[in-house]
Amino acid sequence: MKIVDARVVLTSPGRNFVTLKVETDEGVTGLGDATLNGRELAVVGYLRDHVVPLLLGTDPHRIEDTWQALYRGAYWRRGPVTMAAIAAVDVALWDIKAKVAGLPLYQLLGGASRERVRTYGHASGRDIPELFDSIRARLAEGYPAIRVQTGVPGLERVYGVHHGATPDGARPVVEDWDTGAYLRSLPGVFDAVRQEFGPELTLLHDAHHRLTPIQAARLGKDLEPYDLFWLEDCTPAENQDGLRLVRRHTTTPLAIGEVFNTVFDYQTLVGEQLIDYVRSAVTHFGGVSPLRKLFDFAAQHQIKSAIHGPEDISPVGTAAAIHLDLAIHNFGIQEYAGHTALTHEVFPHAYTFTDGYLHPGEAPGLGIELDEELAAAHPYEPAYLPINRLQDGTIHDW
Ligand code: KDG
Ligand code: MG
Repeated sequence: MKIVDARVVLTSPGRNFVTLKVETDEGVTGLGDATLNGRELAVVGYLRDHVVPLLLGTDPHRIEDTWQALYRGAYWRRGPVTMAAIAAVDVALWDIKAKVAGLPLYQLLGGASRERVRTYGHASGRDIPELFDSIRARLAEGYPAIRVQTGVPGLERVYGVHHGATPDGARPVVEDWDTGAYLRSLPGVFDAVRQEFGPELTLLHDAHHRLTPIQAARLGKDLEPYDLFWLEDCTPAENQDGLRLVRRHTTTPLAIGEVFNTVFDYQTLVGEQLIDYVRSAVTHFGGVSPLRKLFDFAAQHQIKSAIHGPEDISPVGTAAAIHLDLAIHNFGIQEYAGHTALTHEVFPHAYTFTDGYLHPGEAPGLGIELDEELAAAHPYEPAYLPINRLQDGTIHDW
């Protein structure tokens, strides 16, 4: 079997998605997700100009060898653009292999370790009443676990909190930030949520990398009475050593890794058991092959999976995640923000979301298709993540 064509499809049925479609001489095709929110065109160029020419004529069954050739052969290792491009190839080749086998991908990964995949959804509000409405809406959709984000007193716009229409386009929106106000207000928010919804509901929070280690330590301690499932991205983790300080001070479980792209980003965090959940996405971590290895490394340290699943991972990346979730033993939880109805039409899929649980379905391969005509009718639109500035104008961390 040989790869005879590989195309990059860029579409925006609600938000931008980068998809690689690999075709073989036997008519079997595979799909991979290479979406990198706000930097989509860089991955498109990397794939079209530097990866597709190397794939043509190669054997799609040699997944590991192809992965190593793209990773080591480039000389320039790691980085989100490179790893998103390699991820798309890896996932497309797994899709092809599983289709040829006539099996859903999870069967090739060892078969099901559970019946269904537990998810968490997003609730947010500018204030407590709006937040409660949003939590009720997620509960009505069946979500068994809910990530809670709120406005901060004195700040007009806060990332992760729905503000009605999102101004998007060619320039990032500026949001303001005040760490003191955030640290003072958040424990009261969780207190109110526990009083309203009781002790049983599984609650999570994402700090979006905005704190220093000592601030993160304080927040973890302050949130202990509210029994969070996790505190996510409490501090920017390029400084892996910083997590030692956080860990010494709090028993609130910690989740990190959505911006990581190789196992090397986790060496200290996993090796010293400084976190409880690894958050990398198939799409940003080089694909199913390396993520599977990361989960095996994490399992040695009693750390579980929690694959990143925001709206900006395409249904192709979502499908790949669900197959892994079903197969691995140390599964923790899957984030599932869902997609627009039009996105589901562009990417018809076998996976299902029922009562807060996902299942990859039984179609051979990933169980996902791409309607290229509909995709072409919804072309790329420039869109960027916001940036945070402090009150004096200084750019703040993510
Ligand atoms: O592109 C950035 C988003 O994917 C990210 O902000 C979402 O933090 C996020 C999450 O946990 O889903
Ligand atoms: Mg996050």
